[in-house]
Amino acid sequence: MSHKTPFLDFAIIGTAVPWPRRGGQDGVARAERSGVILGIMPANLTPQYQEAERRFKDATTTEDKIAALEEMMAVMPKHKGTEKLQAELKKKMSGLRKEAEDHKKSGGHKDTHTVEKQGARQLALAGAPNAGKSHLLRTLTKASPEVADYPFTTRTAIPGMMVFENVRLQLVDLPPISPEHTEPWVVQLIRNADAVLWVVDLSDDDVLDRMEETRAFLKNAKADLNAMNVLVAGTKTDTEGASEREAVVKEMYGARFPIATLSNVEAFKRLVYDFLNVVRVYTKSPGKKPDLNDPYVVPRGSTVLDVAEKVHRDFVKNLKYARIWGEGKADGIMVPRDFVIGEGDILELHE
Ligand SMILES: Nc1nc2c(ncn2[C@@H]2O[C@H](COP(=O)(O)OP(=O)(O)OP(=O)(O)O)[C@@H](O)[C@H]2O)c(=O)[nH]1
Ligand SMILES: [Mg+2]
Repeated sequence: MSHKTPFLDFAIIGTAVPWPRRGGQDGVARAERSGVILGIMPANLTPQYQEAERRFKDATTTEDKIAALEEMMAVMPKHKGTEKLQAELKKKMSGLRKEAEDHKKSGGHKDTHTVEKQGARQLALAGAPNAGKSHLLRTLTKASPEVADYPFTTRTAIPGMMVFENVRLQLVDLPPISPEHTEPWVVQLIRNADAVLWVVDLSDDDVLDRMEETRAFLKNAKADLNAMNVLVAGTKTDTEGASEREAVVKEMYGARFPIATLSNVEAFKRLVYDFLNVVRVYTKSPGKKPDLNDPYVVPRGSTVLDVAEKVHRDFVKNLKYARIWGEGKADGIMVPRDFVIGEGDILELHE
């Protein structure tokens, strides 16, 4: 190992802010889009900085991002070790200021047609009018979309962050899918999401007809649910006959789609996490403890190298070996680059 190894100067703070890799498939590409900053950070960043950074990551408006970033810049220790980070933050700030300026110029019109991806994955809520999408978002996140007993209540895309243990998953509430009226941007957003929660109303005797209507409409609009990563979410389980309808839905759709109901919130969140087919992995530097609050979330089957790419692109060429801690593994055993990591593993990368 050379003396220039980043581990001597830097700790990898597992804030799931991977170095963006061009053309990445999952968290990396999203990290790039959502504008998160750096994967490798100087070890002496304060909790205050980290708190501001978390607010930055959770911010949904340009104004909130600027405010959080301003604080990050203000509280960051200024010395040689943070120069690169300071430069990155400045660059990010000027991009955001420009964005805010453009926004003002366009008359302050809020673009409801796209939702910047945040968290480990983005899941779109798709379903018929009145299915209970907004109520689902209210139940699972801190967002507070309007819930009402008439159809077409929701008219814009409303994101919320669902936190499952230490994993943040972004849910996006949407206007309904209906043959009468569905705006093209809604379909586009569903297509662009990492996964879909297909929200179905189990209080409705016509639930199968509604589902078929939604499926057919989306297929016609070139968003084929059969070709997407879809979890059916049954709502209104407290109504009479809901469990019978759930059985019918399972019989019709269960072979193709997993089905979850919201009778228990924590169990539902776990089902969503399991459905995503991902694993959590943590990184640490030698002699230090990993940050177990903020995992990298990668597709199941990912290798040591896949994780290394997320941490820092330089690792791709320089990575020699890794040590791993995890279930069924001898503590700190050396593993090669193509070793498949498991849920909850901790990795120490060496170049
Ligand atoms: N009993 C019961 N009612 C529910 C439940 N979830 C939603 N509702 C009711 O169903 C109606 C529609 O709920 P929303 O969450 O607004 O439905 P939506 O799918 O967002 O509707 P649109 O925005 O119009 O597409 C409201 O009157 C809710 O109170 C539930 O779990 N149980
Ligand atoms: Mg709604």
